[in-house]
Order: sequence, then C-alpha cells, then structure tokens
Amino acid sequence: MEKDNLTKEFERAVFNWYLGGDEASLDPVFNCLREGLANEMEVLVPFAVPDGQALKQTEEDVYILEPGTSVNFMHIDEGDRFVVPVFTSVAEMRKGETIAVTPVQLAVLLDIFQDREECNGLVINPWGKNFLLSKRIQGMLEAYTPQSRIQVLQNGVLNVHVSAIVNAANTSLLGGGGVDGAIHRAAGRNLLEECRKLNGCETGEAKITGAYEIKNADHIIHTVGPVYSGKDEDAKLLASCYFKSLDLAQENGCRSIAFPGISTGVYGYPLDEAASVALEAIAAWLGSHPDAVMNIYLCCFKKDEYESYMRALSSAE
Ligand code: AR6
Repeated sequence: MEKDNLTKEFERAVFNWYLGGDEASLDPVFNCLREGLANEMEVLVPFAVPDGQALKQTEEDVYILEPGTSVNFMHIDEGDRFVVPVFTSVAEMRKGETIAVTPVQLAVLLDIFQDREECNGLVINPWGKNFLLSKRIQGMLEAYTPQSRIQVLQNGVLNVHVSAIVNAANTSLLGGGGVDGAIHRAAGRNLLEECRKLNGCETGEAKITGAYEIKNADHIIHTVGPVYSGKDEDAKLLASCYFKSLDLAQENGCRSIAFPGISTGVYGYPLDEAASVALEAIAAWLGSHPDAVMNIYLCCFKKDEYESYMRALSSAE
C-alpha cells in the first residue's frame, strides 16, 4: 500500500473509533498501525528550526532534514513528563497553529522515545481527532495480531470513513430511493455517468465505482439484494451480496468497508433474519480469507437495525 494510503486508513480508523463511542474496539486502529509500522508509514513531527541553518523545504512548513542534522522535536508537557505531538498529514497539522514539521517514519520515532522514561508516548493529531499512542498502548499494539474486525455502528453508511462504502442498489444501478438515493445525491452526476457504463447488476452480484464527491471513501461497491419473498433463495442471494462485496473490496486493495443493511429497507427483508445472514456470510468470507485484514463496519441507520445485530451477535456466541 502507498504511504499516503497508510496514513489515510489510520485517520479513517480513528475517525470511526470516535464515531463508535464507548463500545468501539481499538482493533481497526491497531490493524492500520501495524500495517503502517511494517510499511514505513511516516508522520510529520514538529521541531524547532535551528538558527542560521538552511533546511530543504518541500512545501510550506514541511522540511526534509539531512542525515546528521540535529533538531529538537517539540514536546507537550504533562507535569514532569511529556508527550510528542505528531501529525498524519499537513491538513491535520494546519488545524492548529503553524509549525515547522519534518517527516519521520513512525517506527523510527517510537524507537527514539522508547527508552526515554520521561516520555509518555506520542499524541497523534493533537488538534483534531487525536489518538494517544502511550507506552501502554504501544505494548498492546506489539502483542496484537492483525486480523479482520467486524464493528456494528449506530450510524448511516455515509458518515463512516472507509476505503469502500457499499450501496444497496437495484439491478439498473441507476439510483433509486433509500441509501441508494442518498449515495447518488452525495456522490454527484459523475457517479451516475460511471454507473451507466456498467450495464446493470444481477441480484446477489456486486460492481465497483469511484466515490466522486463522497470524500470520506475511495470507492462505492454497488450490490443488489433480493426483494424479500420468504423463500430459501433469499438468504443465498443476500449472503452472496456480502460475500461478493468483500471479494471486490479485497481485489481493489481496500482495507475498510462499510455496509448498510442490504435489502432491509424498501426490499422488506426482516431485520433479525437479515442480520443473521449478514454475519454468517461475513464469517464465511473471513474463514475463506484468513490472511485478509479488513475493517468491516456494519452501519445501522435505524435503532432497530442495531438491536437486530446485537441479538444476532449474542445468539452466535
Ligand atoms: N442513509 C443511510 N442509510 C440509509 C438511508 C440513508 N439516507 N436510507 C436508508 N438507509 P434501502 P433495500 C438504510 O431501502 O432494502 C432503493 O430504491 C436502511 O436503514 O435503501 O436494499 C434501491 O434503488 C437499510 O439499512 O435498500 C432499490 O430499488 C439500508 O439502508 C431498493 O431501494 C437499505 O435500505 C433497495 O432496497
């Protein structure tokens, strides 16, 4: 994965962790941090520009330090200890006061401060949705095994920050009501233009497009759920929607995906049944992709959808 995408996925996981409130798991954030640490993820570290030294500047306030240049990284005091502020992007840095920053690999930075007793850790994005990578959390992170994670959120799919948002579409793929209408309105005319070229989509299948004006995602995965009929085939088709959407996400390098309750609105699928089918289908996909590390968000636009997922999860335990 490209370096910028590593930080983008981390920002997304932290955003969703805030969105999830008290019940949110740290695992999606850990998944991103572990991938970042293994792949030279960089953060921007504020420092005091030494007097009289000409430093190479790549953009306003961002400096590249020659090897051997010694600088003081900024500290935020916490009594007689301190934390080191870092940013995942220039945009995050600009949410606060203007400061000089330099890119440093996160793994290198953690090494530098590892043995400094008086350092409590790093605070990532202190001016925004911050994440305290304390020494205790670093210990948990080291012991953590990256793995796919399912998180149920009491929020609409458009509010989540992910690589791919799933749309509950119809076979025309040309828009409609419910979440489909909301996604097309948010993404704009260019989404419709791309959808026109896809020649529709069969029930139980999925197709992928860009996200256009939806800036909190890279892709939209359009899948067509069954209109509920009460026949056995319904569950097979609904399961196939989840399975094929995850296939497409994986094939396109996505690290995170947000599902609405496919078929549970206009298409009339009973919520409890749909929740069980969704969870079983996702579990089956995870079972057949043991090495995938996908942050999966099940988004509940309505409260009773959330309650159905909670019932399905507790009966699956
Ligand atoms: N934002 C987020 N989630 C929503 C929104 C919204 N604005 N509106 C509904 N949901 P539905 P279906 C959730 O009816 O049953 C369309 O016309 C809703 O709570 O959108 O698969 C298509 O074009 C539920 O969890 O889709 C098809 O013709 C989920 O989205 C047909 O409806 C799905 O509800 C598809 O019906």
